[in-house]
Amino acid sequence: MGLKLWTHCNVASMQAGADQPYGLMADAALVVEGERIAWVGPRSDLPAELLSRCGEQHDAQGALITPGLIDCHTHLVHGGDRAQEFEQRLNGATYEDIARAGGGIQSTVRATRSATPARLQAQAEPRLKPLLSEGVTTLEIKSGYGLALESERKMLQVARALGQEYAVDIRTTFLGAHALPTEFAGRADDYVDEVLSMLQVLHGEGLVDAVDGFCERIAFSPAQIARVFAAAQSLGLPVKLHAEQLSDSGGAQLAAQHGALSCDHLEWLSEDGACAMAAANSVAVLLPGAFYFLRETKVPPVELLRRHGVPIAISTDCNPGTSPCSSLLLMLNMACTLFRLTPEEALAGVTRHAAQALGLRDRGVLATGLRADFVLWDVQRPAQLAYGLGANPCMQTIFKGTPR
Ligand code: DI6
Ligand code: FE
Repeated sequence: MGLKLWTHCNVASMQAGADQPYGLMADAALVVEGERIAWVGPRSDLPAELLSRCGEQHDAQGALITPGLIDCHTHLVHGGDRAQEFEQRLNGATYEDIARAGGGIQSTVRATRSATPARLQAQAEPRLKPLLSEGVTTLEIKSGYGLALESERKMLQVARALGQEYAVDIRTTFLGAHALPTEFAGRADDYVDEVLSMLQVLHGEGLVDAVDGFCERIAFSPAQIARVFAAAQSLGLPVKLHAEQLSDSGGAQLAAQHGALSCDHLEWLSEDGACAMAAANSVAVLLPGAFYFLRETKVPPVELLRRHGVPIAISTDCNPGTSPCSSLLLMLNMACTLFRLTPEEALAGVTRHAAQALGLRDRGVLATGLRADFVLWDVQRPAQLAYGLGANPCMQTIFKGTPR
């Protein structure tokens, strides 16, 4: 006794190299022991001995079961919104114009610095809840709107608090190198020194799971990012990079040299960058929400990524300036319509490859021994998950073996 059994379901295991697309198994069974998957496969193969130990039995009512969704790139904790800037852009200003004029990221920095932790959390919750309702079980949250020790700490603490209060695994990323705070205007290298010292402290407080940077002409140069990455590596922290979003700065090559888990955005990625990523086994995290919201026209080079075997993940980039988005399912659709991913690639992008982008080996596919994070969907076939616009067929989410 003590095991939990789900039957009357089709399972998309998302295992790499499975016989069927999506690792699809019709009329499957899934057995959970504690927080782990004890067995998954065609129901007819379920060992009788295991069946006899199943206490709780769940009829999935014909649902499709997939791994819990993983949103591997968000700035979900931040103060305020930037609807006003949205209006400015509709009147002709560009994202870079607004950033150079002291708006953009800086305006969110002001709102984030002045918010109490409680207020910051209260503002994050309406962004988090829709993601949870769509079956997200693992979520990355970046700092980067504090740009000073106290406020970066506040962001990371709020991110950790969300993970305590909600049934979701939160992975925190220190993004001190997101933008140059106004008090360091003209002194970018001094600010990088400050980033290194913040990293040291926040890592010491257990608030940092990974380190990110924004490598761009409106942000930090490859040489500056290289210093941040070297410091991260000396602390044993994995790195990732906002790279080649608005221009090709060679960020992907730099990140790959540091064994980056992922390079994110990548609209301007070159072939050399793609080769470097392939060699380093870095994941390409594509962010169709930001591409759409900025009305970009340069599509990330998906064919190049495929040709070089670079794994592709998809994420919301939930942030106030370029992707005020709380729907990972909508990103699946947009990855297909805007970037021409197949629905299977898109689903792998929010499961198996998103797990890889976070350096997590215990989730993202459904297999014996892995975390029992999975979602029951009211759909006949997996492609329906990427097909709908604004639909949410999630029936139930199981987080660490327990319905939430
Ligand atoms: N790239 C992005 O798309 C977000 N950050 C980044 O480095 C946008 C941040 C913002 O505009 O607030
Ligand atoms: Fe981002």
